[in-house]
Amino acid sequence: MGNKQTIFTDEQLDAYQDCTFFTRKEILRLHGRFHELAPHLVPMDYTDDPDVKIPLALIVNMPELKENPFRDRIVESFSEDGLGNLSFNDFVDMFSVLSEMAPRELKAIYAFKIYDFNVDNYICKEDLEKTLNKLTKEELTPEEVNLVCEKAIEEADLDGDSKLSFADFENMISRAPDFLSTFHIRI
Ligand SMILES: [Ca+2]
Ligand SMILES: [Ca+2]
Repeated sequence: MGNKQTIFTDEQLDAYQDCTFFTRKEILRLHGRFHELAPHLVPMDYTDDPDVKIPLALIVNMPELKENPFRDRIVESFSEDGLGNLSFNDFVDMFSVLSEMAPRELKAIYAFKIYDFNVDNYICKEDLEKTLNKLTKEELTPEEVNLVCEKAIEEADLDGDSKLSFADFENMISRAPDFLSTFHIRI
């Protein structure tokens, strides 16, 4: 009985284990990481579901995220309040989807959200240009970016509306196996 933890109830830990790709032990470790980001905000007792959120600026500074060109979009996509603040639930969901255990289809859903910069449920040419510029660290000329994006849309656009729905997007990434590698993060 010596190391019985009191951060979460058994029911809470079971729920996290059921809804994520993490073990109870990993959930406790994630709580430690969350706490360490903002010790003055995050309590050590979560048994009464405290309404605590950590701002985006602190999250994107984590070593796991700070080199990722999509860090802001990743955090925004998991922020339930839409402002980039993450509750512990959001935080766990984010690293669960980013974990290597998460299936490709689940990562694809979030990758689509992350690349959909203007949040209209399509990836249009402008979204793709922003994505490519981030992936290539702006090493391509605007003409090259334009050309690559035009070609990518042309090849993946199954219904011919010149923008990518989720189905089109899946079609595109099925032909580019490395495409989702920015979305594997081990914490
Ligand atoms: Ca869009
Ligand atoms: Ca389309």
